[in-house]
Amino acid sequence: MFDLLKKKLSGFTEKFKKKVEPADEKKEILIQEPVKEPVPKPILKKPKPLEKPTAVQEKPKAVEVLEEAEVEEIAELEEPTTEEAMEIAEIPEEQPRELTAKVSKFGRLKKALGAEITIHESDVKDLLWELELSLLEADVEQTTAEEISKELKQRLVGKKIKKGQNIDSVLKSEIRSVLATIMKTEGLDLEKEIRAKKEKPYRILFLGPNGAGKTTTIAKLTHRLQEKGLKVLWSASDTFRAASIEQLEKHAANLKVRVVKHSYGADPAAVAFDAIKAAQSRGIDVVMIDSAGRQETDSNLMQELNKIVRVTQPDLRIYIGEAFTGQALLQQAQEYDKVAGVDAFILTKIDCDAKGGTTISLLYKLKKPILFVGVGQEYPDLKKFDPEFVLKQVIG
Ligand SMILES: Nc1nc2c(ncn2[C@@H]2O[C@H](COP(=O)(O)OP(=O)(O)O)[C@@H](O)[C@H]2O)c(=O)[nH]1
Ligand SMILES: [Mg+2]
Repeated sequence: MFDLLKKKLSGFTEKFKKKVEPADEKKEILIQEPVKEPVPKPILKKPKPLEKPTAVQEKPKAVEVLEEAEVEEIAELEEPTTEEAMEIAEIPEEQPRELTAKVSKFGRLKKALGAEITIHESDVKDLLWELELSLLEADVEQTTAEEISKELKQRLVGKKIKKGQNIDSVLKSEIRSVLATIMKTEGLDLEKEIRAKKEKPYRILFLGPNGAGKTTTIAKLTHRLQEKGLKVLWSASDTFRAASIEQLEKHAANLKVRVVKHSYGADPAAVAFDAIKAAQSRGIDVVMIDSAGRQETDSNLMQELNKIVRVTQPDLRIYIGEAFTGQALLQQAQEYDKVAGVDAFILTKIDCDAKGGTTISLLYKLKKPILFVGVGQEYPDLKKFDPEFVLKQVIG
C-alpha cells in the first residue's frame, strides 16, 4: 500500500547517498536549487456511507420494568443440520490500491564532504509531504497524519548523518519509532481478565454499526474462548433487525452455546439482564451481549444502548468496526464512546482492507486497545492485533 512512499524513500536515500559519496568529490558545498512546483492539496476521500439497515427502522418498544420482562427462553442445544450450517462466503482477494499522491521532486540536498551532513528542513519537506499523503491514502485520519509528519520532522531536522551511514535505515527507524509510539496503548489480556473476575459471569457488550460484524465476531470470540475451556452464553439483544435472533441461533447450534432470547421488539436491556441471571445460575464464565447495529446519529437508538450499559454494567464494551471504513470509523467510534462508552476495539474484514491506516488513527486518537482483527468469515478467523503488522505495511 505504501509503495509510492517506499519508492520515494529509496529515491531520497539515493540522492543523499550520491551527495554524501560522490564519485568525483570536490571540497565545496553545493546547494541544489529547489524545483518550484505547485504543491497539491490533499484530497480527502469522502467517508464511505454506512450500510443502511435492512431491518424495520422503528425503535422497539422499550420494556421499562425488567421484572416484567418476558420469560427467558433458552434455545435447546441441537446438533447442527446441514441446512443450519453457517454459510461461508468466499473471501474476496485483496486488491492492491494504487497511491495517487504525486510529488515528484525532493527539496534541496546539501552536499557535504566532511564526516557528516546535517539534515535541514528543506531536505525533508517533500519527503514529509509525501509521507502525509501516503498516510491519508492509507486511511489515516488527517490530524493524525499531520501529527506523525510533525513528529518525524522534529526528529529528522538537525539530525547528523555520518558519511557512509545507511540513510535508508535511519529514515525507516525514525518513521517506525514515531508510529510505534503513536500506536502504543495499554494491552488487555481478555482471557486473564475473565479468569480474574471473582463474580461470574464476565459481561461483554458488542456494539457498533449495522453489518460491521458484531454477531459473527461474537461467534468467533466464543470459539476462541471455548478453546481455552471457558463457558459462554449469549444474549440475543438485537431484537430489532429481522432474522438477527435466527442468525445467532445458527451460530449457537454450531458452537453449542446457550442463547437467552425474547421476541423481536423486546427491550434489549431486559434480554441481557435475563441472560446474566441465567449465566449466574449456571456457572457460565462469559455472557456476550449482541446488540442491534445503529447509526451514531440516531439519538434514540444511541440512548437505548446507554440503557443496556446501565442495566448490564458490562466489564468490557467492544466496538466492532469494519477496518476499511476509514476515517468515518473514528468519528463513529467517538460518538459511541460518548454515549455508551467503548473500552476496546475489534476491527473486522481486515482481509478486505489493503491499507490498515485506520488502526493508526484509532489508537492515536482514542487510546484504547485493538484486541483482535477479523480476517475472514470462519470461526478461527480472529487474530490478535499486532501493531507490527501495520508497521510492516508502512515501512516494510
Ligand atoms: N470478510 C470478512 N467478512 C466478515 C468478517 N466479519 C464479519 N464478516 C461478514 O460481515 C457480514 C455482516 O456480519 P454480521 O456479524 O451479521 O454484522 P452485524 O450486523 O454487526 O452483526 C456477514 O456476512 C459476515 O460474514 C471478517 O472479518 N471478514
Ligand atoms: Mg448482528
